[in-house]
Formats: sequence, structure tokens, C-alpha cells
Amino acid sequence: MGGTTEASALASALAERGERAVLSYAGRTGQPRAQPVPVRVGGFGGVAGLVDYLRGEGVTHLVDATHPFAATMSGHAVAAAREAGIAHIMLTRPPWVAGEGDRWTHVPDISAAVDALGGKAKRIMLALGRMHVDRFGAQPQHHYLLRFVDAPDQAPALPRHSLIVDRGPFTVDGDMGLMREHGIELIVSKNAGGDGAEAKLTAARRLGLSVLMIDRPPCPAARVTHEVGEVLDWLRHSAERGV
Ligand code: 3Y8
Ligand code: NAP
Repeated sequence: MGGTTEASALASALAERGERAVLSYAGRTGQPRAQPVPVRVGGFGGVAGLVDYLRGEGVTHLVDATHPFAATMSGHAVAAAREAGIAHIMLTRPPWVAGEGDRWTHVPDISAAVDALGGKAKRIMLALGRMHVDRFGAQPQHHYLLRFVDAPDQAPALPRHSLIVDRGPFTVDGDMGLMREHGIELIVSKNAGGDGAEAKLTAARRLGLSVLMIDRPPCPAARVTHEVGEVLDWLRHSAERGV
């Protein structure tokens, strides 16, 4: 189950070893990154649909390498692997932790982030992608800098906004330039972890800007790793044990 830098790294490692693997995308973006293994795109149709897919394709190992905020998919993966009786592991990245010079305020979820933006108008970089943007219409007083992977069909429902269409991974210089150009005062970010979107946090630190950090949802998986190498070991050992 893909959609992250770690999933792409695992796909490359599996291809190098000649392992039979399929990488699955939800189909949220127009041109997902090409992969060195076969790709399937689109939802499965809930847990039952995923169980049918796993059984129909004779899948023996399910690796959930989706984004830490893809909580519904991760919950379905745990349930479907159990029902189909196949091995399951989650490959994710540790959350970011504030360091020296960071000015972070933590909120538990998107709703709390929206509520935290009451008060006078600011220039805010909303680095959350497209799916939750309209929620911030509850705080229309701000000017929002938005960054989407694909150009939207219609303009976002925020009265004051600028839109950048760009996919990561991003760079510190690029994000510092963007924040300066748009006079950004505050960055809103999911605690995605990983290095594909960390540049904005480093840029904020260097510019002395505050960050509203949205904590990730609970992780449903029993077996979790942060390392591609551990997934490869797990695949090898469980194949040897024939489980
Ligand atoms: C479709 C696959 C790879 C994976 C690259 C990572 C890094 C670049 C940074 C900012 C934050 C954000 C967003 C982000 C990043 C990586 C990784 C990551 C954040 C692609 C991809 C898919 C998606 C879906 C997309 C979401 C959106 C979220 C943009 C491909 C490029 C904000 C998450 O338009 C939409 O509907 C987009 C939706 C889910 C969140 C949202 O609410 O909008 N990712 N991103 C996957 C699928 O269809 O299954 O197109 O190649 C993957 C990547 N995005 O292989 O190199 O590993 O995290 N993705 C966040 O972290 O907050 C951008 O702007 O600073
Ligand atoms: P989600 O809310 O957890 O899942 C919603 C539904 O989308 C799932 O029930 C499933 O549909 C389908 N789905 C999700 N991921 C899928 C996958 N990899 N392959 C096939 N179907 C998938 O998921 P999301 O947050 O929208 O994330 C969608 C994709 O974007 C994932 O690949 C994720 O890794 C990637 N991504 C998400 C974020 C983020 O901020 N959420 C950031 C970066 C990348 P059915 O119920 O029909 O099976």
C-alpha cells in the first residue's frame, strides 16, 4: 500500500531482489510516480473488497506503507490481513519532534487546527494539500498559501488565497523562498514525519516562524517498522517459516 517516499524505496528494493510485488495507489493524483513494480490504482471497496483482492491475487504479505494520516486505509489493512489470514506489517516514519529554535504549537487534529486560527488576519502557509482545505473557510480572515499536487478543478473556497501546484519532496531553500515571497507568518503542517516534507519545518525555524503542528491519528497496526531493511528481513524470515 503506497503513496509515500518509504513505499517507493521499498518498491525499488523489492524490484532489485526480483520479488513479486504490486504497489497500490488510491488514485488521488493525476500522475503518480512511476514505480519499478506493477501498480494498481483505486480503492478496493472497503475491508471486504481488500480481502477479495488479497485472496484473488494470492497475496501472502501485506505491507502498509501508506501515509501516517491515511488512517482509514491502515485500519482496513489490519482488518483485511487478519480476515484473509496473511502476514501484515506497517512501514511508516517516526513523527517529527521539535528541536532547538522550533516554535511549534501542537493540536490533535484538523478541527483543532481550524479552531486555533481564531483572531486577527495573518498570512498562513496551509501545507496540508487539497483534501481538507475547505475546513479552513471557517477562518476566512486569513490569507492562505496553498500547495496542491495537482491543479484543482475549481478554485478553493477560501476568499483570500494563493495556490502553488507542486509535488514534493521539497527543499529548504525552495520553501524559505516561498515563505519570504508570500510574507508567511505561520505554517500549518501535519506531523507526517519523513524527509519528503520536512523542508518547510527547517525553513520555518531559520525564518523564526511559528508552526501549528497537527498530531497524527492513532496507529492501528500491531507490527510497525521505520526501516525498509526490516521489512525485507520480515519478508525473508516469514517466507522461511512458511507463514
Ligand atoms: C497519491 C503519489 C513518492 C512519495 C512522495 C511523503 C512525501 C512528497 C510531502 C507540503 C506537504 C501532503 C500531500 C505530501 C507529501 C511526499 C510523497 C508526500 C504533503 C503523493 C502521491 C499521492 C499523494 C496524495 C496526497 C494527498 C495530500 C498529501 C500533498 C504520487 C505525491 C499535503 C501530505 O490532491 C489530492 O487529493 C492530494 C491528496 C493525500 C493530502 C491532502 O489532504 O491533500 N498526499 N501524494 C497517493 C495515492 O493515490 O494513493 O502522485 O506520486 C505522494 C507524496 N506526497 O513516492 O515520492 O512521503 O510524505 N503529500 C502531508 O504530509 O501533509 C505535502 O506541501 O509541504
Ligand atoms: P484514507 O483516508 O486512509 O483512505 C480512504 C480510502 O481511500 C480507503 O478506504 C481506500 O478505499 C482508499 N485508499 C487509500 N489509500 C489507498 C491505497 N494506497 N491503495 C488503494 N486504495 C487506497 O487515505 P488518504 O489519506 O486519502 O490517502 C490516500 C493515499 O494518499 C494513500 O496512498 C496515502 O499513502 C497517500 N498520502 C496521503 C497523505 C495524507 O495526508 N492523508 C499524505 C501523503 C500521501 P476503499 O475503502 O475503497 O478500499
